[in-house]
Amino acid sequence: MQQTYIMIKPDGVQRGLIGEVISRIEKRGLKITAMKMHTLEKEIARSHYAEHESKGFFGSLIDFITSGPSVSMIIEGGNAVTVMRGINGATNPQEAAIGTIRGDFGLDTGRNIVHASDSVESAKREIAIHFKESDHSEYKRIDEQWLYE
Ligand code: IDP
Ligand code: MG
Repeated sequence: MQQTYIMIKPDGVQRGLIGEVISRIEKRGLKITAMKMHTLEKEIARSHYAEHESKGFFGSLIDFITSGPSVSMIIEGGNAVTVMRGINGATNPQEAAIGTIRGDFGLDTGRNIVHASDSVESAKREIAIHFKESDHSEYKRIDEQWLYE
């Protein structure tokens, strides 16, 4: 089983898409093992997006991501990192496939509703930024025996 870090960004919260996003994750069979709503502090946001520090959009990205409440989750399941990137869709919503969150609900790269870690290493790093060990819940979903062979 893999873990990945998901964020419903401030635009997703403001647009009333929290339930829609969580519903897609749950229905796919992935397990939510930690979840919280909070407004990110600038330092946390800069650390989360450190790989983009040199990009022209970094300042506006940090302003946007800290502009209001977002929802952070740890998601667990088979190949969870790749599966969640697929559920979210391409970074630019105009290029994202229909059926993905970004393809169904977004129009602009800077307002693309959701974040998902891009590798197992990134997931470990991002989970450690946003959650404490005591925030994690370990439990079995009752349908796990029907989700996995
Ligand atoms: P990802 O979210 O699909 O992993 P990244 O390339 O890691 O995409 O970019 C991180 C976030 O930075 C994007 O989700 C988007 O919100 C923002 N971003 C990326 N490229 C641009 C851009 O060219 N203009 C504005 N915002 C951007
Ligand atoms: Mg990324």
